[in-house]
Amino acid sequence: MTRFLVTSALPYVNGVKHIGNLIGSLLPADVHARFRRQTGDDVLFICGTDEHGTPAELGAIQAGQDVRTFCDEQHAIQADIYRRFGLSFDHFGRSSSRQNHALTQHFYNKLDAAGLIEERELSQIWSAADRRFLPDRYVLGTCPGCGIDAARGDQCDGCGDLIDPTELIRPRSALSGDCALEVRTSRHLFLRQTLLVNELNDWVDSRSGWPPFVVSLARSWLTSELKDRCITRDLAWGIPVPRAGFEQKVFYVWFDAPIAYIAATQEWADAGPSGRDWRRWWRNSDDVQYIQFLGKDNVPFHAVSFPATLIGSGESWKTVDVIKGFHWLNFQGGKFSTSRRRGIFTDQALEELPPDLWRWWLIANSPETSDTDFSVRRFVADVNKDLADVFGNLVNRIIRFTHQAFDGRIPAGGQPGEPEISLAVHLERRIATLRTHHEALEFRRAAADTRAIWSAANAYLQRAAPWTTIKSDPDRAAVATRTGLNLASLSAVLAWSIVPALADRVRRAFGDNEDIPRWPSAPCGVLLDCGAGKQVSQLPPLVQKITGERADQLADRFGD
Ligand code: B3M
Ligand code: ZN
Repeated sequence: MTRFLVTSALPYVNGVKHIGNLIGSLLPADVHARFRRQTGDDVLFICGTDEHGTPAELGAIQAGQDVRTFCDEQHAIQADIYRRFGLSFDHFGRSSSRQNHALTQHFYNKLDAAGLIEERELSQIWSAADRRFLPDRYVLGTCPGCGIDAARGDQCDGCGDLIDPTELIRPRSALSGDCALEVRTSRHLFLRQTLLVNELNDWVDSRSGWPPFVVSLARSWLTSELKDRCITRDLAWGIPVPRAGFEQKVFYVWFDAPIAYIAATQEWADAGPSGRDWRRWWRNSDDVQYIQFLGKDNVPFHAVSFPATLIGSGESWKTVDVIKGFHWLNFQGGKFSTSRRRGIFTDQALEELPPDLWRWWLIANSPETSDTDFSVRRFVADVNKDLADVFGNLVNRIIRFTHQAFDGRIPAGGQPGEPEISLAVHLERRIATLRTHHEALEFRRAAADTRAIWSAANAYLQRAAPWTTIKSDPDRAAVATRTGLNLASLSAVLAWSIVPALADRVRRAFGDNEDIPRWPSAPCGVLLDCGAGKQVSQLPPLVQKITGERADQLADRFGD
């Protein structure tokens, strides 16, 4: 038994996320956590909301709430959505927890003691009307490049240029509209990552199993782009900086957010029965395999900054073994955008269709090696074919026939023959390959092999056709039915990590009520010949096909 620590990037608390966020970290992390539980490993799956920084502050202002109340509400909304999607976190915590406050300050103190913190003076935009320094994106003005009026001080939405707020023409505050902005200096703390560059490079060298594009991103940040990093901000909402002269400042959100992986594990330990020990996962834990799931824009923070915090502390913290990064899921040729509400949001997805339809499509098309495009038409066609025509049809057809011909019991008659033996040999190879893909975090391939197993099962039944042989050769029909039923249940077990709700319905029809279905280990010859005499419950259609009319409605709502 190996111990697997699985974390997904912490979604920003402001606003419901789109399905691109789901496939970019949360969902594959869940599939992997479930798979590892199936193989009998000890798994801890941790996530939570990222609650500090400008996005939370801006969101609260827009909602007319104080930041704490806003975060409480938004955290609960997201937690509920993820529960409905079947995300099986051991704990879904919050970066604003008291545990994260204490731990973030602990890391700061250690880094300071190690000589890795330096005070520097920065020029920033000050608004007298707002009585605060304005973060770059709180400053609006005319873009010096393309001339659009409401360009933000970090990046222009018109031409995409990265800009400095001081370059904006007629700058104003995004909060109050104040035009009388000044440039003032303010003291900030920098984490001197550049002093750790050799250690960080050695650390990356010692890792394996990262997707190649993640390795190259990490390498490029560790060479030309590595800079010391400002870890404080002039904001009121966040984790206070325990240093004289910094009473009005908080830590930068990207300093405390990854630390919240650890703090959320502490939350898990504090909330649960005694015996939960967060240190077993994070301190001196060479026997733990730690995998992080995240979108490509998050790579530098996880491959450089967070390791710099952990290694720089001089303490023996667990660092990540594998960073599984993802490219983008695009929405019908363009980008998903939370702020512009372009795309399909997770709450809307659940309003329309059962969660496993989304889970299936997203995993089968996950943007692992390049960006992938979502379109309503492709989604409908794929889901209808894979889930309704193949998996659903396999399961419903054989169970229905068992009730017609064998009183709903797995028939005992007959002996497996050549077709069953060669099917067993074929399946054994396929299951071994499927397992390898899961182990290698290759999600598209895992879905493709799951689908191939369903198809092989369907093809067998099509050929063995017990509904035809039942009159002429009842023993042959009994073997084919018994094999078909075992194929249906095996197909569900193997697909459970990807489509848990559908798989559980099938498993329950077979009287399998275990929380976690064990990964099959017996030879397939045995697995396909089980359960003679056992009752199987009737099962309403597992997957309703999305009709042309429904597809049109989806296309209307989400764009075609
Ligand atoms: N909240 C950004 C994102 O969702 C950020 C991830 C934090 S992981 C520690 O893309
Ligand atoms: Zn511009």
